[in-house]
Amino acid sequence: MEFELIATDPETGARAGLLHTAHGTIETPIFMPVGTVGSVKAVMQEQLKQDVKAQIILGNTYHLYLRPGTEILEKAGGLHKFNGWDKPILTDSGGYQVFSLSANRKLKEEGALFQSHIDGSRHLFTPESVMDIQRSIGADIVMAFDECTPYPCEYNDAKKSMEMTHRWLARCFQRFNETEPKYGYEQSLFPIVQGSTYKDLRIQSAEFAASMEADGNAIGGLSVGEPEQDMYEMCELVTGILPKTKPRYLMGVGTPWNILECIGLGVDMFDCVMPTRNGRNGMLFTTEGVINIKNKRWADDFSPIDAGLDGGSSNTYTKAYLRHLFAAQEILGLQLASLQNLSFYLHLVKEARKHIIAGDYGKWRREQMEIVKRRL
Ligand code: PRF
Repeated sequence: MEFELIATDPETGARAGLLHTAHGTIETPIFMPVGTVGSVKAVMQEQLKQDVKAQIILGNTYHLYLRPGTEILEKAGGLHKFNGWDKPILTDSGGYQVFSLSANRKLKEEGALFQSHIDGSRHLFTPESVMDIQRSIGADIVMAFDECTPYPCEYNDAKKSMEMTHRWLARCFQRFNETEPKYGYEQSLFPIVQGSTYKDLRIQSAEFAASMEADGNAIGGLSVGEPEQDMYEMCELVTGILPKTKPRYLMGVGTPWNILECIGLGVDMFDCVMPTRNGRNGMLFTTEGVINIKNKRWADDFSPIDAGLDGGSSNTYTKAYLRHLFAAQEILGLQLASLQNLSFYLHLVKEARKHIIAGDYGKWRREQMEIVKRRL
């Protein structure tokens, strides 16, 4: 995998790049729609390509391991063949999901023991097993097995957790380098920086991640309830240490304004369930601001869902119609809202990239901040 830096914004430190993978080139900064079980909820692959213009999607090791399982994924020839998405895929390692979803989890040096949220069956994830599972899934980018600390977290707990994440990271690289890709194309392993909201831990963790000389690096443990300012501060500290020549991925972030802010701190990749999950609840992110489509005020608004996006279903359908679909609990409502929000997120990062290349990202961001935070 190769990362080409195209431009750096003089005012903010935002970067525009090209990330070349076996399944195509990704223009950064980029937002990656979340497809937990191998499917971006309510959105078909054709729409992801044509409407949303997604360049890479995410899958979760935890979910895919439990269902359909590695045997089926291997028989299919990997996740790309299984789900019909022929562009890049990134898989999260399961570390985060074991802690947020499974029952009775127990953490040991060896790994994490947990019970499936589906049927209660018992499983052990280790850094080694998680690397093997991600070889079977066949994502272009695979993530290290880490522990994401909750917020708030005592200093000593954060330190112990980070140190174990580092020992797990070394084991991940060991296993990853001992094994071969299963489907004939290259995969890249990204380390994950932890350290909660403690500066010295974040510095230590970023230096440890950087020492792996990986194809890219991720920042975890943020957007877990800490004040936004703390997230930005940790993010800035870490991007200052991670190598400039490799992409930086901020995991599970965030709102449109979080993304604009963190692009300015030198982050290149983002993922978040917010556009799809909030969309299914009727919250729309648009080029004019945030709207709740269930609100009465849209009942006779026959303007497009978002005239500011070029082409796609957000130009075709009206706000009044989408509100009606939500009121009638029609499946199409969930689809159109998901499409709108994902299209908007991808539009936002594309515009950001244009302005980074033009050299006026700082000025553009100040104008956009007002708009994306506006509640209509
Ligand atoms: N670790 C992993 N996945 C994640 C996170 C993390 O810390 C986060 C935190 N925002 C989201 N997804 N492996």
